[in-house]
Amino acid sequence: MAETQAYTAISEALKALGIEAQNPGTSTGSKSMNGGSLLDSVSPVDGSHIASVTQTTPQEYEQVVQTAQEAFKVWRLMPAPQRGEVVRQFNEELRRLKEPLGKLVSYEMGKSYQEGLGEVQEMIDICDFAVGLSRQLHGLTMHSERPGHRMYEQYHPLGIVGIISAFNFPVAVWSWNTALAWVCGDVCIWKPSEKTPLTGIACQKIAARVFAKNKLPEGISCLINGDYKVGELMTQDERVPLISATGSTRMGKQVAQTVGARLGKSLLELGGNNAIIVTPDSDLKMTVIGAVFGAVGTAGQRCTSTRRLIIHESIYDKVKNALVDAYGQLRIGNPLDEKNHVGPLIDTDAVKNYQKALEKVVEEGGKLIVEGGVLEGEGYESGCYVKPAIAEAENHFEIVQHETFAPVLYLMKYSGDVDNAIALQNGVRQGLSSAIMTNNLREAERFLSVAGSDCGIANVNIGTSGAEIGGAFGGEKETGGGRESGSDAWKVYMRRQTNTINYTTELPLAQGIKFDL
Ligand code: UN1
Repeated sequence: MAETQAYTAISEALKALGIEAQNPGTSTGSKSMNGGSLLDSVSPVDGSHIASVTQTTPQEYEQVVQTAQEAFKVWRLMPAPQRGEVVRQFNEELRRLKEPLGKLVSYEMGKSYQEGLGEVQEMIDICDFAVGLSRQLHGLTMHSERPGHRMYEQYHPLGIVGIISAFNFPVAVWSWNTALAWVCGDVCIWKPSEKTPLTGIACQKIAARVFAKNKLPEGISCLINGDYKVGELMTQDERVPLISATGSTRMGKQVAQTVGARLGKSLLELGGNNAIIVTPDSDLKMTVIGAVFGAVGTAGQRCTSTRRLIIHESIYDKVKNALVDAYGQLRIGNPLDEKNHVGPLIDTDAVKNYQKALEKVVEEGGKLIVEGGVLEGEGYESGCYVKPAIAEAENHFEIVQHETFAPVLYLMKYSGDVDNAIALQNGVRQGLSSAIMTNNLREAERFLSVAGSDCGIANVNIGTSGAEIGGAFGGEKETGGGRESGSDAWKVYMRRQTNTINYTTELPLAQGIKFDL
């Protein structure tokens, strides 16, 4: 293993998280499993090989499902507020381990340390939310049309929830699912991204410790590792009633078809192509901060990243110049060094996609106004560091219609009123996040109205990324339609049952039907 400077910085964190640097193995609960081929965790920060992880074999998967099924029998009987208490304890561990876990996220995935900490904070927030929720899994009561009858609905857990998560939010998205699923009484099987297996193992260890301390079965939280083939074992499995998958639209279509073919439920969180509309009434300073953080934060690898800026022609040059200035001040480098704004892309394949996008936009008639390029030399040896780029482009360009997971921002003009900007904003296949920068009430309300943004998230005077956990998170169209995290997203993790109770000595039928014997 290459003992680089960054690796040394992370070794303390690995120790605090209880991970041996080499070959930490795959585990269901605390049991390690062997036999599968190895998956390498390589840091995009400095190219270090951090560890190798065993891939889950079909036989091992079978054991995992059985362990989860057994655990469900116990967990579902525990009153929801007591399950909330276990989630509270898990949250205490997250608070204690926020720094090492944030560091590992930053090192294994490449986002800035601040964003790594932010990601763990997002886990803490959703656990807080879930603890409160554990006393509020409300159903409705309704009036029966029949005398002496009572009618209500209640929510029961589904069983096993399969979670497929992406590299860009390697831990937070898992926790959005697990924290809610656990208080709902479900057990979880998690397949983290094959690009970030180590953060998965770290979280699994934290959870396993908390369940063991409470003398609860280890199968409440299970981990499987591997590529899409391991994911397919879950998506095809009728014993897994809900699959929650985060990733590309291509992957989501596969998951939806496979899960749909067995009439399972899927919760999909797929690609975005998020725009900010910048109107003549916008505040320039706020616009620049919102747009730059949205476009270069997490090196443009959020599903909520800002990909397009739709700027009114009357202020176009002013906004463009301010952005070019701001991009000139960006510091790109080791994300563990807090001076840097932008870390590396996840791997060299992502770098190739970034390069292709820049070539393509020019080919289609666009113009690069901040050129971009791959960084080389000291500190950039991993080959994953790129310069955030800005291109003037048109909405109908194929490359603009496509989500490129990299810091490439497309600028385009609109003229006339805000409806023209809204048409451009909605004129893509994805529908995750959107924003408008304006101090004009009419424009803001129009953007939020039924004739406005068609996205799952629509913000005013805020960028497209950085949603809080309290709202439902997700989007429409090719983004997949799922909602995770806050609001009433918990309902997808439960099955609803309508109960009607007759406390009379008669058996009247609904709809007034007569049936006498
Ligand atoms: C993602 O990119 O998959 O709203 C999730 C945000 C974060 C979550 C992003 N809270 O940008």
